[in-house]
This record gives sequence, structure tokens and C-alpha cells, in this order.
Amino acid sequence: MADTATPNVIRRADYAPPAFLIDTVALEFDLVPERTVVRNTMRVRRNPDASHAANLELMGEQLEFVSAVIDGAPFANAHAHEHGLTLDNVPDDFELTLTSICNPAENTTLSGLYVSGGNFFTQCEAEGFRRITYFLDRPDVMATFTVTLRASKADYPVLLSNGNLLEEGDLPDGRHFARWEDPFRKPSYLFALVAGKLVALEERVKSGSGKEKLLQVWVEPHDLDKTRHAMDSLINSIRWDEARFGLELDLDRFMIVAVSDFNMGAMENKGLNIFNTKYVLANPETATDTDFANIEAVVGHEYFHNWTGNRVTCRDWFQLSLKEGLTVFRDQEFSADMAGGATDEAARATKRIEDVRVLRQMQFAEDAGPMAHPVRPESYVEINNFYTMTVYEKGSEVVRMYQTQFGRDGFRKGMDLYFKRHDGQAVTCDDFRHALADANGRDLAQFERWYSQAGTPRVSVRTKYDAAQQRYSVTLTQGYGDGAPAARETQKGPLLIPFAIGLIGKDGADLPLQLEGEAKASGCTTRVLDFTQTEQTFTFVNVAEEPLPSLLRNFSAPVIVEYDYSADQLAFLLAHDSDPFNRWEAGQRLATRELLTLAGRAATGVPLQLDDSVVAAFARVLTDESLSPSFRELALMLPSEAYLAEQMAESNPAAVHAARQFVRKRLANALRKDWLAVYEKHRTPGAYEATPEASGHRALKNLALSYLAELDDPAEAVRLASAQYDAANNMTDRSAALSALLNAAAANGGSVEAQQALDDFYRRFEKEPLVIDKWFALQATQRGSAQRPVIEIVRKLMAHPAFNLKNPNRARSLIFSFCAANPAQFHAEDGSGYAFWADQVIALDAINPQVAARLARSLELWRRFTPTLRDGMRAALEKVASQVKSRDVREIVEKALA
Ligand code: B3K
Ligand code: ZN
Repeated sequence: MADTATPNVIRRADYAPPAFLIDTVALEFDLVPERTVVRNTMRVRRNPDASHAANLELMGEQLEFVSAVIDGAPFANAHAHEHGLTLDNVPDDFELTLTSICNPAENTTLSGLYVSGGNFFTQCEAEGFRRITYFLDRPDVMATFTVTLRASKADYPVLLSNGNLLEEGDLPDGRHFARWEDPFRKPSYLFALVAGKLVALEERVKSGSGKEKLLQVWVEPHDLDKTRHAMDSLINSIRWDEARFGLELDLDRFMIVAVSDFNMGAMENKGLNIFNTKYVLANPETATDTDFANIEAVVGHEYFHNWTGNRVTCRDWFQLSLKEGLTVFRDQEFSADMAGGATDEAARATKRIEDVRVLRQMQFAEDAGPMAHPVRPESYVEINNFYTMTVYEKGSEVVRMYQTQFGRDGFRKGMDLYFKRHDGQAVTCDDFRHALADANGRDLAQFERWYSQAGTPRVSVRTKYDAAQQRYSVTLTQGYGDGAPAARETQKGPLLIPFAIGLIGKDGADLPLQLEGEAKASGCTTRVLDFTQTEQTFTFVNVAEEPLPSLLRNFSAPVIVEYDYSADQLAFLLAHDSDPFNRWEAGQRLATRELLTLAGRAATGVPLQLDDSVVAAFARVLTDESLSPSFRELALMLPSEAYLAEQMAESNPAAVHAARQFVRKRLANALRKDWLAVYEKHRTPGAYEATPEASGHRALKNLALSYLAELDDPAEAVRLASAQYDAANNMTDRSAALSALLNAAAANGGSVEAQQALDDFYRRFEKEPLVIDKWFALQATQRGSAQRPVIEIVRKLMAHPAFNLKNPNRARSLIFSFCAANPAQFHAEDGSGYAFWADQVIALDAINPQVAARLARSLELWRRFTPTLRDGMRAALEKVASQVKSRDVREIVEKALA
């Protein structure tokens, strides 16, 4: 994969198989924080399927080379350099032993081998293994690994690596060892080791075929009381993958280890998943319902990778969505099944709505900016920058579209064929598509464009009813609108869009559907149209009355639908659509339209007003006890400020904030009695229950509280919130109460109640880092006011003794929360937010480029903002560009400024 024209750009088109293969790897570690010696013995041979190369080029970074031995004899022709090790004129098939030294104690990048809280951990995906030893560190080189760990027994009593434990024992000088073997071939990015003072919650379960499996969740001793939920989630994941996909756990032992310094959520290393503590540790006092749900999803996600990612892996990193899109789809389906089984459509819809909301807010925005790329990117500078919403979330939507077309059974057939063909291989997105196509006897050539075209497709819809003929025609047109410039380059032709549609009659019930040419109505009231041309008309016959179309039901494709609904029609859909997703969608469209109109007015100083009919539509949802509480909560939550700002011709965060606040206040004051009634009715007294039902009640109740905190006279809300804060037996209620107190006090520059609660919260949870993260985040995302801008609070908190820039969770809780989740305050006209951003990106760049690059992305849409803000953002980006050191951040800011 050599560079071509532009230096440092890696291109998909340049893929070439490796000149050498490595069949076995035996690693020996002498673990010492400042100086770990790694001995790496590999069986190497020429790749019969690659062109000849005389020299073996191994990747290596930040390593001190000690020695190379080939077939037992010292090898003099080995040259270490900045990017690795070159061995000149090597034999065709040989044993190579390399010795090198690394410094885990000083490794603040959290990539490779590093120390956190006095324990050793690794993170190798994507290219961290080369920071541990010299290697062909690319996913199409797969080997079996044995690993010997040696360390001080007192300091590192637990020694873990992938696979099965072969032996362990004592060594002289207070040291001990453990030897592990992973029987499955794997790429280096799936290697892991852990060493330290840890304890485990253990369970033994029988897998589908009756084999006993040891499951362990390893944590620091004081966290053992927060492991039950992760263990339950793991057991549920194992059961689910057996039931839904016939996939069984293939190792005798499966371990999860929690670490508090971690760049992302978790990592699927074979048999030894390493997790950010945030996605493992939970009990009712410290974790919210959202945390519980996230843990279930991430535990599932990493476990499901064992088949989709590990048994079948990626040929190269351009294929990342092969494992990530597919595994996100699997974890979404898992969570939906856990919430609603296969049949409770309303409960499943809750999960679907949440996922689509994330996609639209984050992935659509990515598509509209300088980082827009296809699900299978064509090029990158730093692969870690491509673990994106597009690869993950849009990739998941692409996988979901196979299931939408073929049904669950057809999708399962495709998966079975995929494993039958590719188990043990490193393959491509095309291989996956071919398996799905072949198993279902369908030509999916056109579907390939979903992998190669960047940008969010737009589908505009025109409808016509012919009363005399009882025909209803739906004309769909697809395109990309203006799109981002980066996206336009890759657009080649129309997509195959599975477009789900229903027709609703005047009474609110679905009409039977019969397409022209069909003998009779199909019996289903939702049809998935095969929309394959730039413009295509679908005609329904025997349509007795003029229907209202319910478009893109359950969000059957990741597109933007343009259709001219009237406000009354949206209110009607919100009240009647049988598709729960579209019911929610109608409310969001209604709210978005009103909010954008209001934001336009706010931007030009025109007084704001909201039509009573909109208030009435929301009131109906609020008071409709036949709807599930979790659905009501989602339907009553207004689109986020970031999403709204992105919909404006020129993003104006202040105007969006003013508009959204105006509507929240209006809904709060107009429906005060209803909010209060809902607040009372949905309390969940007694012991905390982590069920979807109970969490739905809490969500709705706490939404009510947040609206009540908007009342012109918030005294009653403050009383309720204070009482809820004091009485809470769970973090969901306690943090919601604290948030309500902070926001109720914002207009007055703070309140005694809010400050007391904040102080209490800190004291109560001082020893729980994940809760202290919440304490920082709540303050960073709170509403501000002219006399009390949040930037000042954030700056003060940066100096708090509990703040630590080196810990990614802590950096995210304060800095990212402010820069990415408090748009109205971050985008202050005076540019103070941008100056802060630049300082933090530069500071993080020197510590941890991956985390810095994530933060850097929060200004990438700068061109879409109002002129003053645009200038401020450009200046900040230029400042970072002039000082940046890492390839990671450089790629982001250069693309943004290009
Ligand atoms: N595969 C990892 C992500 C690795 C990110 C490297 N920068 C976690 C996951 O998606 O499951
Ligand atoms: Zn993943």
C-alpha cells in the first residue's frame, strides 16, 4: 500500500497483497513500566500471491531496536528507522526473532502498550501493534499467537492475554509468568495483554452446543460492585448471537477488562475485550438508564465482533465498515430485541428512533462537511480519523437495507453464506455484498454505490390522486442536492433505495396496497418499493379515497425525504400513523419547520410567536396515555440545537437557541398542568428497576421536569427538582434533577439550590470518576447567560484538582461537552469559545493525537456559519494548523481549511 502522487495519502486503489506472510508469532514480554523488553519470534515466508521483494519491511514506531536473529543466527542486515525495520535479502521461509524495548509509562497516546492506574493495557487497532514490536501490522496478515508475560507478582498479580491460559507459575526475584495461546489466526490489531491488580466477576455458562465457557469481567477491586450489568449483557449477547445468527462462542474463556484511560468505547481483541470503564461499570447509584443501555449495546457490539470482525476480518482498512457497519447493525438489532423482542414494534421503534436521531444529527453533518467520505473510503492520511459516523452508522444502515429487502430470513441466509465462504479470511465489502446477493438470488451490482458514493441522498416525492380512476401515483426522484464538494466527486449514478411506504385514509387507518399490475392487494399495509432509477413512478390502484402518504417507514434508507406536507397533515400523521417511527418523524418535521421559521425571525430580530395548533399537537401526545412513556418522551423532545443549526442556510446557533428556548418556554407555560400531571403520574417509587418500562417512566417524568424548569416562574420546578435530587435512589433521577436546577437558575445567573446540589453531588461521588465526569459535563453543557457565560465556568473547572487532560473521559466530559454539546455558548460572538478550542486542541495534540483529532473535528462545518462566526473559526483553525504536530490533527484541520 505505497503512497502515490500526494505524499502521505493512502489510497484504496493502491492495495497490494503483502510480500511476506507470518504464520505464527510467539511473544515474550518482560513488563516494566519504563522499559518493557519484547521478544518476538515469527515464522515468516514469502507470499506466493504477491510480487517478489528481496527485503522484508516491518512496521515499527517508538521502539528501541535491540537485535534480529534469523534461524538461530544473528542477522546483521537489519536497519531500524523511524517507521520500522528493514531486513535486507531475507530467505524464502525462516524463523525471525526480534528483540526491542518500549516505554509504556510514557505512552500518553493510549495506542500500543501503556500504563493506566499502575496497570498495563494495550490498544492495537488500527496501527498500535507496531508500537509494541516490529511486524507486518496490517489486517490481511493473520497468524496464531502465543504470548508469555513476565512481571513482578506483587505489582501485577493478574496477567492476561488472548485465548486460553496454557500455564502460569513463579519465577525468581518475586516475578511470575503466564503463557497464553490463541488457537485462532488473527491480525495483529486484535492482539491484547493486560497486567495488574484486578479482580473479576466470574460466571460459567453453557453455550448452545453444551460446552462450558468461563466468563470474566475484570476491574479494579473497588469497582467489583458495578460489574453485574456488564456480565448480564455479555450472557444475553451470547444467547442472542446463537438464537438470531446461529453463532456460538468459539473460545473456552471470554474476558472483559475495564480501564479508565481509553481513547474510545471498547475494543474487540480476541477473547480479551478491553473496555472504557464508562461501558462496563454501572450500578443504580452511579449510572443512568442511558448508561445501562449503552453498556448493553457496547458489550454486545464487542462480543458480536468475535464473528463479524475477528473470525472474518478486513482485508485492508478501507473495508472497515465490513466489520463496523455490520456489527453496529447487529448491536442495534440486539438492543431492539432486548427491549421489544421480535414483535413489540413500539418498543423496537424507540431504539430505532434513537439510532436514527444520532445518524441524522451526526452522520448527515459529516456528509455535509470536509470529512465527507463513502462508507468505504477511497483514501486517508490517518486511519484513526476514519472511525467515523459514516463508516459505523451509515454503514449499519447499508447493512440494514439488505435485511429490509430480503427479510430476516433472507438476511440470515446471506450471513450463513458469508461465514461459509470466508471464515478465517480477511475480506472486502464486495465479498459481503456478493454473499448476500448469491444467497438471495439477486443481482446487487447497483447496490455497490452505497459503498462508493459519499453524501446524503435526497429523495423528493410528488403524489397525484386520480379520483375517477382510483389511482394514486407516487413519483420519487433521487439526487444529492448541493452536497459537500468532497461528496460530489464520488457520485456516479442512482442508488438502489428500498423505499418503504404506506397510505393512510381519512379515518387514520392504513389503506390496502395494490400496485399497478398486481392481481390483488398484498395484505401488507407497508410496501418496500424498489427505487432504482433517478426518477420513478409507482402507481397504486383501487385507492378508494385520497390518501396521506407515510413515507420511508421505519427509516428504510439513510436519505432525506422531501415532501410538502402541510402542518395539519403532519399533526394528523403524528396522531395516526401506524408506523411508530413515522409518527415520531411527523412530530419532528412539524417542530423542525416551526423552529427554523422562528430561528429565521430571531436572527433578524422579529418577535417570535408559535401557532396554537402546534401546541395542541404536542399536548395530544403529552396526554395520550395509550402511547408508551418512552415514545412520548422521544416525541416531545425537540430536535437538537446542532441539528437545527445545520438545517439553516447559514447556521446561527444563537438564533436557534433563542427559537428553541422560546418554544420550550411556550410549551412549558401553555401545558403547565399537563407537565405536572405527567411528572406525578410517571414517578417510579420503590427500588430501582432497570427494565425498559421503568426507564421509560423515568425518561418521561424527567422530560416533564426539564420543561417545568422553563416556566416563567420556576419556583415549583425548583421545589420538585430539589426534592427529587435529595430523595433519588438512582443516578437517572439525581442527575436529571441537578440538570433541571442548573437550567432553572440560568436566567438569574445561578441559584443557591443549584450550587448546593452541585457541591453535594461532588462530595457524594468524589471517589467515582465516571460520576465526576457527569459533574463536569453537566456544568459544561448548562445554559448560560450574558452575566454568566459558560466559558468562564469551564475555564475555572479546567483548574479544578479533579480535572486531568490526559484522561480522555475527563477531557471529553469538560472540553468536548462544551465545544460540541453547548452550541449556543461555544459559538459566542466574541470568539472566546474558538480560542479555547484552539488552545485545547494544541495541548491535546502533544499528549494524545487521536483524542485531539476528535476535538479538532468540532469546527469542521465552519463554512456554513454566519460571517462573524466563520471568521472566528477560520482564525482558530489557522492557529491550530500552524502549530499542530500530529498527522491526525493535521489531516482534520487541513481538510477543513482546504
Ligand atoms: N474496533 C474498535 C475501534 C478501534 C478504534 C481505533 N481508533 C471498537 C469497535 O468499533 O468495536
Ligand atoms: Zn466495532
